[in-house]
Amino acid sequence: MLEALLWDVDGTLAETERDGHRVAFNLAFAEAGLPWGWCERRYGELLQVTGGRERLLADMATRADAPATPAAREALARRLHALKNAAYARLVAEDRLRARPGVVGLIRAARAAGLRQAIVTTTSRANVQALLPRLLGPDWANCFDALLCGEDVAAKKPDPEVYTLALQRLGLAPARALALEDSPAGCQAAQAAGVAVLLRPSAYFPRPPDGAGWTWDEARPPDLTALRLGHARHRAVA
Ligand code: XBP
Ligand code: MG
Repeated sequence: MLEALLWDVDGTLAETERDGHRVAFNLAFAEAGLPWGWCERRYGELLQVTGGRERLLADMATRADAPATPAAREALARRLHALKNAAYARLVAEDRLRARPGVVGLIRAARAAGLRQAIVTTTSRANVQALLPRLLGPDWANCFDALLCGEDVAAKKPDPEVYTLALQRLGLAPARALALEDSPAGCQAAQAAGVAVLLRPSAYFPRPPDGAGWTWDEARPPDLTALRLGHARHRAVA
């Protein structure tokens, strides 16, 4: 039986990667006086690396004009990441990010039906706390029983840690939960924790990865009955 929905954030709730984080990283580069910029294509490549600070370090490893030592790169990555998250919050406050169709209705319907819900993301907590009130309104936190973010884990997706932690917090067996994810890394993380996935393709991940199993049909968005039926069909075995 389906008892909980585990929501990824970036790409799943809103197109935050293309329209939020990427834009905010570029604002951070400019603010720091760096002549760096990530176009949509380059950012898509860098999304292979999860975590904003880790993504900055991966890009620096390819640049001749990055600081020479690991310590200096780490310090710059931390500074740029803080600037990026502040810029991201400003973009959210300017209403530049909207919920993807069907998401708000499904979260509210699941709550009304007594399903438990958690945010299971590898983005920073500050980004979630900036975005969710804009998408769901000031009572957003009432929709969720747990909030698991990048700071809560030692290893980010595709590692299953964040899903395992969410299941522990909710006191649930993996087979009782359904993950909603957009990326191969997210899908991999959920499945490695034994959780079935409803994959929703996004701007950067338009095609379901091999083995994704169940994909959100934009022409026939799932209601709770469809979620329950689909979950019974695709339930992963822990
Ligand atoms: C997405 C990520 C994050 C965001 C940026 O994770 O990989 O790194 O791009 O977030 P998810 P931070 O889809 O699991 O939400 O800069 O805060 O790391
Ligand atoms: Mg995602």
